[in-house]
Amino acid sequence: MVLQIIGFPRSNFVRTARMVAHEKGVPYEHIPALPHSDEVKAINPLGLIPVMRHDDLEVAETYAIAHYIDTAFDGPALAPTDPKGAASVNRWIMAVNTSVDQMFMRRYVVEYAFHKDQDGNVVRDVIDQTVKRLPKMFAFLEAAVGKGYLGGDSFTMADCFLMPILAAVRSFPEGKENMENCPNLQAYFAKLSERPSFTETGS
Ligand SMILES: N[C@@H](CCC(=O)N[C@@H](CS)C(=O)NCC(=O)O)C(=O)O
Repeated sequence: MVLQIIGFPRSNFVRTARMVAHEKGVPYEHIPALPHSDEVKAINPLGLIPVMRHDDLEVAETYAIAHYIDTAFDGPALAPTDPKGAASVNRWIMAVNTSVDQMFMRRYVVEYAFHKDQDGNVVRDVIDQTVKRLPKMFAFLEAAVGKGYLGGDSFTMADCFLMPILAAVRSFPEGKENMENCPNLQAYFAKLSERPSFTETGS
């Protein structure tokens, strides 16, 4: 059975899972289900996307999906297997998956996209709090991509976690402005946005 990646295409985490499959060269079927749909909840009772199905395996959580794709199939390794190399890459995956996602996606992009008043205007309370904290997180990432990729000098799975978030955050005004103050991140985004794994997974 072909691997299935299930989830709404505009989700950064769904895009990460799809990017990993592309980078690995693994054929997959993308099923664009919404969070909390029956199809998603059948695999993840929390209703969060993405979820994945392959043969008799059904799994949730983006890192679990990405790690499975990287280790179950032939193709270029997207993460080191030696303990020290793996720790370095995992450190960046988890920082992006938790702290960066929380700030950039949950408390900024999602607020812009979905938190509207009765007249359709964006409710800015959370956005305005988050905007004050954006420069520190951008500075953290600016240093982290100084060698060309997230946390190092070669492409890894960690880049598949960061790129979809950067694509989303730079499409809103304060995110764009912060990004423009970060030359390393600008160069990083320009270079990686040419990869087929990125161009072929845009919504
Ligand atoms: N820890 C989960 C988080 C997944 C997640 O938050 N997905 C978002 C879409 S990007 C979602 O399903 N949101 C719906 C909700 O929060 O109710 C993972 O790494 O896969």
